[in-house]
Amino acid sequence: MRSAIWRCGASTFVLDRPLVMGILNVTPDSFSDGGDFFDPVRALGRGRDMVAQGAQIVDVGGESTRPGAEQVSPAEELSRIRPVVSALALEDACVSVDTRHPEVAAACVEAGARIINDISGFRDRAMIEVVAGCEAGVVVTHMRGEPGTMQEAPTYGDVVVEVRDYLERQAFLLRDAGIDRERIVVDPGIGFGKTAEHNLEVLRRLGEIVALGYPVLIGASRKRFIGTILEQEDVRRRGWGSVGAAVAAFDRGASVLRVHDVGETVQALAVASAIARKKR
Ligand code: HH2
Repeated sequence: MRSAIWRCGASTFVLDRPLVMGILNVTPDSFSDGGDFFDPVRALGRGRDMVAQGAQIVDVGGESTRPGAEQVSPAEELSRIRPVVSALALEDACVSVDTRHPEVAAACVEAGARIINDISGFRDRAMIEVVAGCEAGVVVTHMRGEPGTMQEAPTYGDVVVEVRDYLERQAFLLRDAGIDRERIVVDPGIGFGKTAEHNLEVLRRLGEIVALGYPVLIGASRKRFIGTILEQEDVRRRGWGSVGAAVAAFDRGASVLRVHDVGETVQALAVASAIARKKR
């Protein structure tokens, strides 16, 4: 079942069509676009381009979470992203902030961000308090361990059941803190402490996560399992494989697709979505 609405501060999304969240990494070291948009002026231009190509949300991040990435201090993270967040927000873009740090989340909401995307799944109580004190939408993600070590031989009994139960528990904690269910989106965290086979299993059985009743976000774009399938080491050449993953995820019930290649994904999803509507 796809839920009808996602409330994100000044933006309310009706989820009868897929939403595209464009990725904007203001970092020197992200796995696929590290360094391209480290300069805030270039980052702003990229954000505007993604909106023009049809992204309803721009997800701004200032810390790479690729396996083995170096951690940055919250102050450094904020200095990278705040100018970009506030400039895009002034242009009325729906900005999401990809952060695990409560002080960064709070300052970015203050600067106009409408979504907090916490890849550590709101494990930190202080993160829950930040979102409880505002109207932002939230993305709750499953991640096994920490970014630095998460890909060291992850094992599960049943990956889908464990991810689903974790997301249900974390979403419950948010609701218990007073956050309305219409503000919550869940994400099984493709590549976050998962092998290629785990990722495929999660996508294959996405319906079991959709059945929780929260809208589901999938961020598969350019990730390693796509490179493995395509035998493509060059992350920038995984665009069409990523479009395939987005369409397959949408077909299995995902409502929000987090992607690098916005224009291509928007086109593919427009067609997939028109076909899905005709079916009903
Ligand atoms: N993946 C990445 C970062 N943030 N957020 C959500 N909700 N879901 C994801 O799958 C997800 C995410 C990693 O991708 P990217 O931002 O391209 O790279 P990096 O972490 O190296 O900046």
